[in-house]
Amino acid sequence: MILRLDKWGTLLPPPSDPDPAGAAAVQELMGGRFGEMSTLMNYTFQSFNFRDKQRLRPFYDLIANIAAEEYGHIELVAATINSMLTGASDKGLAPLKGEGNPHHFLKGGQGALPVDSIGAPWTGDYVFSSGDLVEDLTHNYFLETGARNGKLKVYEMVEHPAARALTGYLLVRGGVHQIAYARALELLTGVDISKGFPAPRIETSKIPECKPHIKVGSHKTLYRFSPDDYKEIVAVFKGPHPETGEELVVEDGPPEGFPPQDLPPQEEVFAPDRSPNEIAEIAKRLRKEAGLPSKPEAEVAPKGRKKAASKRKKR
Ligand code: MN3
Repeated sequence: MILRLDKWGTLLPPPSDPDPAGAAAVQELMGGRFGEMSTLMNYTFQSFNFRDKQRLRPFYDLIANIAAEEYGHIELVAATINSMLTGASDKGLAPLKGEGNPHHFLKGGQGALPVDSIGAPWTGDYVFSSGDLVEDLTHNYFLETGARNGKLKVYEMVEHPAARALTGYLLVRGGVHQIAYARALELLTGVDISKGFPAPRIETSKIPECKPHIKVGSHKTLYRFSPDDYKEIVAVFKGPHPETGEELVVEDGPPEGFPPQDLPPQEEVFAPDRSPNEIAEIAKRLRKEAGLPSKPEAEVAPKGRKKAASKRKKR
């Protein structure tokens, strides 16, 4: 079972200038072969299919626990795409012809889709779960290395601040998972893959958007994403960090987390409606009838700068 927390793993900037073409590129990190849906589903299926787990517990715990963190990564990629699309239709849909992925506007309500940067749907063909532990771990190391390559390229291609914040965070966290699988293989086979770090050959510490995460130790920390389970990850995630030499750390519980942004309605694409105020009135009445306090108890991020264009004409 998955316990869900309504928090984001990192802070993303509030919506600024919309960037539909950039949002289409960021989709590679969602539904591409090396995107976050792939890491999530590879580790999820490998953990579902894991046999003899009681005797091989440290390796099972490692794969299952990393799968849980990947759920939060697809959430962050979606949040970034949604933020970059916010405001894009403020002048109607006509100016968007030929901009980015038309499905963001025609199929969805200016929201992330489970597709890659050319709009090809994510597929279960990207999942590798052979049942052979060494083979699966080798695959996972390769997957994290490819994912790191993809994040670096999206970082270079898309200068939007939300995309930069996202890739900075994911490069650091993906680096931790890359180390975890390299260390697991090393302990299992004696092959020291960590001598090949960093792979690809760009040091995360040189990237400005990675620095705040490195400063708080996120680059050497594996969080245990469960109240009581996956305790045996400590048997594998240990020893020196391959690049910095610092001791690797397992921290109990998820990282601190940040309140998500409450993105404004995009009425041109009916998200959540052409007249969101009517639905808000119904929700207000239902909340009152349910005895809930007048203000939602859930926390969202403080509002960012308001865009002048958001005062669009009502039809
Ligand atoms: Mn990831």
